[in-house]
Amino acid sequence: MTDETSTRQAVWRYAAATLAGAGCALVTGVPSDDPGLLDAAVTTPGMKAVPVRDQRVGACLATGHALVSGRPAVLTTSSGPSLPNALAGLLEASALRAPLVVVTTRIPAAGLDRGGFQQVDQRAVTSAVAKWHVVADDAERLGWALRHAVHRSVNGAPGVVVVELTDELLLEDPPPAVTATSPVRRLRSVPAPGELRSALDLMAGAAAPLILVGGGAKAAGAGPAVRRLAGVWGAAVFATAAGRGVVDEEHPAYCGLAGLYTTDPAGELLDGADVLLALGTRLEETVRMGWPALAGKRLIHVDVDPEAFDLGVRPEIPLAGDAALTADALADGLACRAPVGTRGQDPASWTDRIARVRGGLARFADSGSSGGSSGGADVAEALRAVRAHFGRDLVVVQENGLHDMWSYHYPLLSLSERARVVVPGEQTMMGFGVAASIGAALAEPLLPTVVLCGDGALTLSLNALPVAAEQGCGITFVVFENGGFGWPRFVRALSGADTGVTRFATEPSYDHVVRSLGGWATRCRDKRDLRPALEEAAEHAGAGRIALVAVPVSDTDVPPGVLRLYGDHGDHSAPPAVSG
Ligand SMILES: Cc1ncc(C[n+]2csc(CCOP(=O)(O)OP(=O)(O)O)c2C)c(N)n1
Ligand SMILES: [Mg+2]
Repeated sequence: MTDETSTRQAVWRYAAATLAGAGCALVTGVPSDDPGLLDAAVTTPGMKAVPVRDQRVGACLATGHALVSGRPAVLTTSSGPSLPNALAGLLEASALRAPLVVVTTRIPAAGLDRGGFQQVDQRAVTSAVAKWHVVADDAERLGWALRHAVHRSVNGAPGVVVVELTDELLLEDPPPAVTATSPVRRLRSVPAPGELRSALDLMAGAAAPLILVGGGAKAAGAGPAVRRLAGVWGAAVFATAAGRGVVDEEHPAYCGLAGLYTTDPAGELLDGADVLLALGTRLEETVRMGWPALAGKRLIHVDVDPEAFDLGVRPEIPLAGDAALTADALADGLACRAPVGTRGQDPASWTDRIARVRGGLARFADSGSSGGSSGGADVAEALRAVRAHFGRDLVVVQENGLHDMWSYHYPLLSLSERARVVVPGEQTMMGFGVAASIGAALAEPLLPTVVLCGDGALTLSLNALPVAAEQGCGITFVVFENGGFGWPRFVRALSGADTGVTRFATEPSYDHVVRSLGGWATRCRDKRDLRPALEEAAEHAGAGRIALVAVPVSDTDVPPGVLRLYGDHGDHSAPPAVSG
């Protein structure tokens, strides 16, 4: 090995040790020409190195890991097309507020702006997704740059930060040892007492209180605080897609998801509520869709990031703070005030309504077909089979497609507080979940990981599957097959537009890929095949093998929330805006 190579390796070992010391648990990326961070991570205690075949997959995998582990993850890239190829995954990470540190290299200074091989303005490339992009050009400052990057990735609104190492830095001797080795702290705060008092005044007068929990509440571990608050306030509890599992979905106050994914009859509570406490959510479009009454609510909005306030809905009381600590403080404050039932209104009627709604939801869980052809498999039945064989303690990873949206309709799936969800954020990147599931499975090896996806999304991230096999991730993929891109097909059909290009002309290839990787795959054409197939899938996945259950579904198998908003394939010349 040349002196130059050994100096570079020493810098990378120092970088890996710094990141591990700061709390990062995983490094992923496509190997570069020279040994780099990925190689150094292999021998760094506390670090997991995951080589991938596609940087985009790496960005999604790191995001899945960060969301499920709660720890920042690292993606390593190099100059040229490497970083731009990761961009869609980084966009999703930023939408999901996943703490991600990108460590990238750049070409030697002599080639900068002079046609140097693979020169890219990386700061320009990351400008749409990164909270912070720093160029580290001095070995003495490298430790600071990496640690500060981790701090910024986890604090404020968590997100993507980039550290770009100059080539010259890699030729300097690194400091002899990493000095700061304690994990970077996620700083938590509560709103000022006066602000809490205003919120409590409003809450105390509520006749029909409602709590909406988002992914920020899950990240903060707000479950116990939300349960206590729901009890003292007499509130119904709803979740966003990312907030599932903050409270156990069998809690007597829990009524499913808000907005696009609301399951009837829970909508009557969303309409009837007077005071809404939103905890750890940006109130994105999918939460607001199909919920026009939201605009008339008296809103208390709690988030770590004040930039989340007044994006789509104006809060009467914005509270900047940690979701768990703030919910706890509000529960304490409310407990000192007049108890539920003595506030002039009739809270019993609200609690009765919540109980009635939960009764209605339970009937939905078991009722009939979701629109498949007679005898054929349908999405709702497939989800019931998932529930039967994987239970409520699992990692659910969702994709972005027409049919998988069924799974947001509680209680087709019902999740415990141990469960984890990885769902696309408002960027809804197709292919995100398939790749993110590997990071999720690595972060939570004791729970089964189930991916619910379309045939398009799986095809897009097919190159993630060899990585899942290499890592021994027993992930179960439930694939809703409609022979193409069903969502654009559905939207086009609303206006009578041509749908030809949304159809795949070739047969699916992913089951062959899964088998070639030592996994197990089956196709369920008949409804009766679903439960045995999921049972067998659970066994293979439990043994660390990829399991794939393909479920042919019909175009008419449209989730209730989508039907409610868009109507059946009827005359909808101007469908509501939705990100596709
Ligand atoms: C990277 C990316 N490209 C395009 C889209 C737009 N888009 C949303 S859903 C979808 C089709 C998804 O197809 P599939 O995974 O098969 O699910 P289906 O809708 O058929 O159930 C497309 C193209 C997107 N969200 N992300
Ligand atoms: Mg499809």
